[in-house]
Amino acid sequence: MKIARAVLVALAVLACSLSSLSCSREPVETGAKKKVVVGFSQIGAESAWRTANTESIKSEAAKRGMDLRFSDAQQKQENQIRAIRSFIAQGVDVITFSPVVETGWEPVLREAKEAGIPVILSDRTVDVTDDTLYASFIGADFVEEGRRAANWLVEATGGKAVIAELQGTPGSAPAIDRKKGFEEVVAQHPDMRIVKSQSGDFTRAKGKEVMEAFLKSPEGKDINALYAHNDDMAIGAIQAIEEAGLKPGKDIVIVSIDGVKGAFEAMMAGKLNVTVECSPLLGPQLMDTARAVLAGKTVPKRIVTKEGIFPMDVAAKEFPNRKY
Ligand code: GYE
Repeated sequence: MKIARAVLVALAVLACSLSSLSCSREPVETGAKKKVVVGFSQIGAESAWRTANTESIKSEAAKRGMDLRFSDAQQKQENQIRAIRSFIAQGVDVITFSPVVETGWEPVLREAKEAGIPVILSDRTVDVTDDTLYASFIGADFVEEGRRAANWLVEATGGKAVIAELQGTPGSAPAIDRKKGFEEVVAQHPDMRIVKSQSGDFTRAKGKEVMEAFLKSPEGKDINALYAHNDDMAIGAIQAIEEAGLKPGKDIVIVSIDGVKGAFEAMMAGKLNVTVECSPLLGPQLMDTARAVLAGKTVPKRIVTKEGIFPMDVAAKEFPNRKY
């Protein structure tokens, strides 16, 4: 028996030296020794997208037997910084977070680097000069999403529109980039004008409130298109448009981003014209990357998620396939 065990151990050691990958992963995650500990600082729960994102990450960690330390920042950068410092103090294996805004992360990222804890950015990026401060950024191309939204509007309106824009959280990567991509296309069409643009913080309530103000403004009666940086704000705005006695989807053409179920329901009701997909289901890719980083493998600095675009006429057919 003893000999057999010794042979097995020797074989295992040999296999380890041949494949550092499988050996450095397995013992950590099967629970034989120590679970991989992942500290995750989430932004909050501002939208259906965010809820689906949290669920994807939590369930993937559970599936893989990882120890996920979850912290909800309630939309505040200072809470995220505090959570990251606490993860460093706890000595987690990997830190991941969705930065609520782009700037102001250098000091805390440097602390993580000095502690030797790899950081993976999930969903949103940071604005830092030193990109060795994080291992990878997994998320969508928000500039491209903005372009897609604008290109659809160009097609739908023949390049003529008086546009109101509901921006996401000020200073956040998706708000900055979705605006940029959209404006880039609109600038090529002289008969497309953005007459109103303000943040609705990615929430339904704020989307409704800001849209009400847009409609009451001097430019309000001319608005015939709405670009919302996410579906939740578009859904809030739809209510404001109806309450103003107008028909959303007809009097005001609406384009938004995310592709959550609520947007598909609004499209099936003829009230939303199109949603540009942005997948929140980042859990599997995130955990794959965490494992690879821990195994000492080089991972891509940028991992872009794949997404489509769904206009109203395909909504009913696509609805059963939607996972978030
Ligand atoms: O579009 C919005 C959420 O960062 C891509 O944040 C994400 C955005 C998403 O609140 O609904």
